[in-house]
Amino acid sequence: MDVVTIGESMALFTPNTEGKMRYANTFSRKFAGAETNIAIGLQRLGYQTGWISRIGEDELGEALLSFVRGEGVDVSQVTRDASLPTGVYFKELRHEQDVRVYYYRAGSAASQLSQKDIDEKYIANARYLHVTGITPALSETCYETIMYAISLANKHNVPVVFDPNIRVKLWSSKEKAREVIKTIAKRADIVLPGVSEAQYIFGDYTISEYANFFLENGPSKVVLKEGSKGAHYFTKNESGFVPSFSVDRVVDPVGAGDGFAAGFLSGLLEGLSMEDAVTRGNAVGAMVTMVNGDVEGLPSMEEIHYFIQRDKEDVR
Ligand code: KDG
Repeated sequence: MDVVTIGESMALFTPNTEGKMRYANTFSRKFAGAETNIAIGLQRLGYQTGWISRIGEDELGEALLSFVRGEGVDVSQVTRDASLPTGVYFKELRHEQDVRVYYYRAGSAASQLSQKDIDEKYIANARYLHVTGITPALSETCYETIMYAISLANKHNVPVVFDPNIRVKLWSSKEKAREVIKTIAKRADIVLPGVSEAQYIFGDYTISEYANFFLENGPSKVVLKEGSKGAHYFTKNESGFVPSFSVDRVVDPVGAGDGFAAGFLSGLLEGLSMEDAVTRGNAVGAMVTMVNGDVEGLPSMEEIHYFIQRDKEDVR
């Protein structure tokens, strides 16, 4: 596997009309979850990914598994749970600037992920292990599972990519979120926080100071994403900023960070420079925002090249 990831995916229901969800009568059913969003993004770019998770032995779980498998992701490490349900979440698009999510995932099958779900060989054979800050927020056993997987990756020299993906609704307190995110970041090789997430974790500092907090504690590569502005990258020897691509209309921003991670990681897998990998991440992130759904806008490599070229011509 090029990238192995661990976490929960859910059935995603989106109202077919904009505005408050209380007035919506019809919904579209899709599937999403930060970890499968990235796995699917990388598959579309030609890389082989594997997903470790638990889902319910229910109709939504059946459809979710078929969907992820259909995208080419290896689902051999997904366990079916006969007693707990597949998680669900709703995405309310009130308008372009106001997108909200509502989770119905407490007590889901994935919230019971445990060390037993991790096969050491599966992690050892990956080129990268990808984890997010969502999984450890789901339960104590999920946190232990992530730490166990990271320790296996560290043992087998598999670089760990960590996207904090702070979801405030999932954490019991801000202190807990900060403590866990810092603990995982120290064990990672690459961290991909948003600037606002770094501020949430450390308080008010400059972007270079945030980067140094990470670089002085373990990771060798840090990308601090600044939404529609662009992304700052840092290693021990270099740093830079890559501006975002222009987007005609943001239809749905959810999943853009996962798109960034997929594009960026594909660049690293291909041996691109940090600047070029971040440029690709920015392109994929931008393309995701133009389509409704977390994964529906994830591009092929050919579509990325066309998009990057088109953007240059627009600017000229
Ligand atoms: O990054 C997008 C994710 O937030 C979305 O797919 C749902 O995994 C999800 C979560 O836990 O919020």
